[in-house]
Amino acid sequence: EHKFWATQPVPQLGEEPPEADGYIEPSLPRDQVRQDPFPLPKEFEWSIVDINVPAQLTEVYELLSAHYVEDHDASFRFQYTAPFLQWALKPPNYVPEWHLGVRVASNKKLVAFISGIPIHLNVRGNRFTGSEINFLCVHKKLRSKRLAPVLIKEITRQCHLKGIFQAIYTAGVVLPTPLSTCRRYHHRLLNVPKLVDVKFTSVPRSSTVARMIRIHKLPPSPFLSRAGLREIENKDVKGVHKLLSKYMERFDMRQEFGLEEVRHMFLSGKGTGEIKDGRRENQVLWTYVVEDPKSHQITDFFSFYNLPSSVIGNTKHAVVDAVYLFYYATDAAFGQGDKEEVEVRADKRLTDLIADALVVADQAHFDVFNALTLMDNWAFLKELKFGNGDGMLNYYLYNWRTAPLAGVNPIGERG
Ligand code: YNC
Ligand code: MG
Repeated sequence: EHKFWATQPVPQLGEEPPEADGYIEPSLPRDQVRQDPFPLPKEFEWSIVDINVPAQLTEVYELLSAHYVEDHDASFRFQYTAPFLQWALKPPNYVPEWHLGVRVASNKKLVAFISGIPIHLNVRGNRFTGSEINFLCVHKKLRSKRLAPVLIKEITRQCHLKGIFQAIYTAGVVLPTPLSTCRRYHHRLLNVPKLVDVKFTSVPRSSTVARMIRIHKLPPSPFLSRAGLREIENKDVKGVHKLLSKYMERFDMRQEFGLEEVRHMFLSGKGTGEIKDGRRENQVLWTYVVEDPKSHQITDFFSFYNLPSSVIGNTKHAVVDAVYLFYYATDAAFGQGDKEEVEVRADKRLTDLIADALVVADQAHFDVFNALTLMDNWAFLKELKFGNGDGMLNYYLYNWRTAPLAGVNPIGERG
């Protein structure tokens, strides 16, 4: 039973797939949108968090660091950083009112947060602008008091005030009603001894740490370097935009990017200064392109982001320094010829590409490389020695009805 979700414009559990796709509730003109904020219990107040103010950004990541998503047995918890949140929450045309906090009225302490960013979606040919909702978090001491529904209703109102009536979000929990589900997170071990130390992984009885190190050893430099693999530059934005847009056409639901969004997603977040030991200062994002040496076209690219997890209750290591596969594309997927042959070539190329992503991450001394079972990840997970994930991630649409997606969903997941 879902007391809150039963009242919301989402497909209810067990509902038949619709005959035609479309909204559940019609959009409203601005003057018909509720004008006053939803009431909070009297000890709390709403607060638009200005993440351009360093002290306020710090409040958000401190809240998330202590109270956001943990793994299934509470051994690890995402530890967002200030530059990560800047990158994730400030895309072009971001809406300041969609960085929504709740404070204790008496001492102004930030105790809850929810965010949205604008996103252009294409769902089975229907194109609309929605918001991508993320970072819903309530302080541990305030759980199970029905605060989450109030946060959701208020961010919904804030979206309505900007003329946005659809949203996309993901959650580990099953709510009415998943549109698609993937497995999280498949792990490719990089720093085996540390991962064993913090019990991120265990040594099978038939193996040893030395053997595991050997199995996971990576080459010192990327395989595709000679084919033109290099870090993205500003001049590549057009090429990446074109390649990614075409690649995404393979999916029934996809994000559609403008040029400035591509620039933000794949270039901002690369930090400042010189690369030292594989990283720059404040770097949260790595994007590499392959530029064909003859045609100078961008033929492939991959990206991954850095999101550490704190190790709960370990004295030796404070964090597992993880990276997560983000968007990628290859033009091998649009080759000439028999459909099956093209797929085989594309899978092979993707495997080479992500193998190089592992090398880049390893050279930057990350501990583990994570990936979901979405986009075309099945093509390489096994061959590149990703271990199985142990939880599910469900994708949801708000106020949009469409049948569940057969394939796996391609919206870049950051929270
Ligand atoms: C969740 N993750 O089912 P019912 S993901 C949505 N997403 O309602 P209470 C959730 N709903 O079942 P608590 C949810 N988790 O009775 C719970 N709910 O109808 C529902 N965890 O509220 C739940 N972050 O306040 C139930 O629960 C009701 O105190 C119960 O708070 C929940 O960011 C939470 O996992 C998650 O901080 C805040 O447990 C808290 O437990 C917490 O009594 C750790 O709430 C961190 C964590 C969630 C990460 C995420 C996506 C959120 C999407 C929200 C929905 C957006 C809808 C679209 C809005 C825009 C529309 C437009 C236009
Ligand atoms: Mg609550």
